Amino acid sequence: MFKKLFGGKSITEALGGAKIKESLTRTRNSFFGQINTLFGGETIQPDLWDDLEALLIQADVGVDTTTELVEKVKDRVQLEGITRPAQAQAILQQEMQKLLEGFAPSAVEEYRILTVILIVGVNGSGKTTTIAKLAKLYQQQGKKVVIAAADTFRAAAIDQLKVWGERIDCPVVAGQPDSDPGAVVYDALKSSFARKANILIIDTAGRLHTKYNLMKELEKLHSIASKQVHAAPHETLLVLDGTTGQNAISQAKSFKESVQITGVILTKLDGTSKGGAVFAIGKELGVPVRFIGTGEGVDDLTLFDPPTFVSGLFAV
Ligand SMILES: Nc1nc2c(ncn2[C@@H]2O[C@H](COP(=O)(O)OP(=O)(O)O)[C@@H](O)[C@H]2O)c(=O)[nH]1
Ligand SMILES: [Mg+2]
Repeated sequence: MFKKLFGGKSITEALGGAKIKESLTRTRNSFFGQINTLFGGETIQPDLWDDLEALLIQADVGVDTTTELVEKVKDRVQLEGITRPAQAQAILQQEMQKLLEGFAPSAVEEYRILTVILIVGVNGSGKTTTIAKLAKLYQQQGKKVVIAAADTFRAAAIDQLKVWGERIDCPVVAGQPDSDPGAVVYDALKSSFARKANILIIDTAGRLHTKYNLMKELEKLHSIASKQVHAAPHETLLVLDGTTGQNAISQAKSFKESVQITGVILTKLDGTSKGGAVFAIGKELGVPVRFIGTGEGVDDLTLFDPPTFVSGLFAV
């Protein structure tokens, strides 16, 4: 669906990957820079593979994903009779790309009247900011967007979204603090129909009194949306803070138990040296990374594109 909304062309392609590359500066300058050095020699040293494994794990690629990846590269190097480290590195990059592409969205959804996107994630992960960025991205594609402020648990969250809405000139449907999020979603759906909007993005609470409450609430929002629009929500995107690395992965697993996630938005990639978490997400959660957050500004969101991402990790 996302490719379709962007006319089959990724935003990163349009931007030449410059933003991704810049946001990966920290990651590139630490672990992946060291990987570059590892493959910088004339011959493949016996301990290269162990060193590679250690660096990938440090970059938060995850133990299982790392082991599998390194095995694959080693096998191919042997099978293809490769002796030059630079060629081996090219294989590593190919395999990393393949890994990410394996989790690409399966089907491109057909055009529909209103696309409903539910945004979930823990507080502080970047949900609200990301919603503003996403809304702007779609507006730039000529889409009419409405935002629902269904995180009614924190009064500040509603105000924050309203401020963003004014800045990007996007209607925000909100209720009173502590009001029923389901009612907000219902109103937002009605408002989207009235405005003939193409996309409704729903902000949700990151935390309620208990995990059970949160699960029940997300289920309720789900059913309200599906009663109004066929198969809605069409996407449920989990926002994860990229700076929390492996923690983000366990958070994601916990959310997955409560709600069916169709993709991940990884934020704050600009603030971490552990961009390797992207690989673990696909492998361990079985859902694709759809967008990445590259800064605090409203334009700092890009559609995730495996080749651009991998070359951004290693580019000098
Ligand atoms: N550096 C950086 N900061 C981000 C990014 N996305 C969000 N933030 C910051 O993270 C903090 C929490 O964001 P917010 O949207 O309020 O999170 P929420 O509680 O999940 O709604 C804010 O200070 C945002 O500016 C990003 O991609 N990069
Ligand atoms: Mg918020």
